[in-house]
Amino acid sequence: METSTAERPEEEVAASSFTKSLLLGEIHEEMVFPWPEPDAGEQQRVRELCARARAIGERIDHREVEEERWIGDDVIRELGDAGLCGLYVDERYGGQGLSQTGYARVFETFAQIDGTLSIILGVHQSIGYKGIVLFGSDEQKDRFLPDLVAGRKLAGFALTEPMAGSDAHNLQSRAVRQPDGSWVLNGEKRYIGNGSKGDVFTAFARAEVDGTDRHIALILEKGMEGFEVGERFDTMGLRGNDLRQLRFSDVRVPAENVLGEPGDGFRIAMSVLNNGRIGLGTGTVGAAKKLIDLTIDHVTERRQFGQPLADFELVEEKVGWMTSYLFGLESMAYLTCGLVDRGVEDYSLESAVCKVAGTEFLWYAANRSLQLAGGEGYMKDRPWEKILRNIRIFPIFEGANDVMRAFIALSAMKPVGERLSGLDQIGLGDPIGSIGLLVDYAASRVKREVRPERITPAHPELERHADAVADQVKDLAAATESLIRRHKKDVMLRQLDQKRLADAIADVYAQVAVLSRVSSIFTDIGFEPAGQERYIADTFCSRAAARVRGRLAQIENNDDERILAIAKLAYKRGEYGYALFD
Ligand code: MYA
Repeated sequence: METSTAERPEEEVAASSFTKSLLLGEIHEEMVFPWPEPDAGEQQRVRELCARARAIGERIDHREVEEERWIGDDVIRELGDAGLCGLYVDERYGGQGLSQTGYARVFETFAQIDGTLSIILGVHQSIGYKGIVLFGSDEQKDRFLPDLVAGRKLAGFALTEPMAGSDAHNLQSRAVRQPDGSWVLNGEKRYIGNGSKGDVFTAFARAEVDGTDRHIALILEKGMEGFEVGERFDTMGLRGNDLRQLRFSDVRVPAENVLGEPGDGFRIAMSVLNNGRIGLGTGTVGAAKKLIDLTIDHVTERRQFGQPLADFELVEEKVGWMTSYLFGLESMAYLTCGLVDRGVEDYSLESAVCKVAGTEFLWYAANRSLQLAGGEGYMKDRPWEKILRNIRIFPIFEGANDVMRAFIALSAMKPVGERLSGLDQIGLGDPIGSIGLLVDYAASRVKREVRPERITPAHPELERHADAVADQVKDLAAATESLIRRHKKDVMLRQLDQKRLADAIADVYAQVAVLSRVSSIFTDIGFEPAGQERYIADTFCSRAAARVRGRLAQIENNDDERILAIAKLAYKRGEYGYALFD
């Protein structure tokens, strides 16, 4: 069933990013088939680590954590002793050596236990010391990782500043190189998790490197002179998260604490966030599973109008939607983990897609779940109140969702733009000189029409959906090309179309993930016993395909101008202002 990569021409497998290739009309199956699965040994280790996490979780009084606004230093120590602070770190530093998939699976369990627990451990491992693992020298790894992995020290990630939130490039903190090779850092950070509890921070600043204004990544340590932890922010949810301001006044950072090369800071920050966004995506999968469990418990026990709530169609519709969408989300999140485990270097778009889809799904699912819990759901002593407060930040941090949508669409469009820019150079006065470009373009077009004809490794029983995905990829590529031709550089300003494209990309990717996962289930246990998975896959793919069609149709036919004009009128009025009686 699986087509070996050796049978394909070399140029066809050389894609840097699965999702970016989609907009060129290419489906690089070898990146997403077969479905990735950790080996039996790792699966067993994951089960043990999840059991340890649950055992510690049972001893945590979550209301007390909110009141005390900290989970307790003893709990951190316990988590470290249980191996839960160094999940993906190499065993040589005392870590568990899990793959991205294994890490995500344990992280799901944290998310099911408590939001505060997951945020502390997420800030610590997903982003706090991730830069040291990805870009640190051997000396830096030896110096920092053993304590961080053991939970003797906590890590934080210091990127955000008052003037650099979504616009992370616009940092104001500055590091200046000294004659002895050290750097002197000045500036201010805000909203930094593990703020006063952290011992090691990956911090980012501007720095002049070879006469150019660039960014630098520095490892800051508690106690460095001039490094001050400021006031704590009071937050709506995740109240045990020690969120602080950090201030740097002439902090001298030795050369051996520079992470990677000076000048590479922005790339390092983005790489860490690419990975962190997967953690948030898989964390939302864990949280959503818990919500569904809560919902099922409630609707099957609670009776109204003489029957359990569960038997009403509008209740079933909500539970059915949550379950089928979660299946798609889970598939997409773990397919992305698989990309990392396969060594695919560029998973920036896939991780952003998981972050956006996961955090929004969780919010809407929580809203529906609370609705089904009725008045009980509104009570403070029931779980929904805290869940809603905790998860509201997810679509905002680690890349605000609308900013991520623009990032997804524009990054995916870039290679198409580059391919098309050749055509712009074709002047009518130089038809002969243009032939080479035209031939290249025609070749790429032909390739685009052939490449996605069908997804060959998908199980034959899923052929209908596999073919539909191939058609959607063609439509996606055509819509992208048409947008770029129509708006040229102004496509950068067309945020509504970017959103449509990003959401369509997410739904195509999710279908591919479901096809890969269910094909593997059919192979493993057979087609007949996997009837439920097939049923859910059918439903998810049909719905996702309809959403893709809808989004692409809206690119051609919409009332954007009207809605934007109404907003401008509202700004002009400075208020709603369409009075009834006053
Ligand atoms: S941590 C702080 C989070 N902050 C952000 O996420 C910042 C968001 N902003 C950005 O990501 C960037 O600034 C954007 C682009 C995307 C807006 N991978 O000209 P550019 C390259 C690789 O587009 P900008 C927090 O919240 C790009 O290709 N490369 O730049 C705590 C270009 O390269 P080149 C990338 O418009 C949360 C260059 O950079 C990427 O300024 C705690 C410039 O690009 C990328 N992604 O910015 C979470 N982006 O020049 C804890 C850009 O070569 C988690 N580039 O073409 C715990 C989980 C709990 C779960 C619990 C469940 C219950």
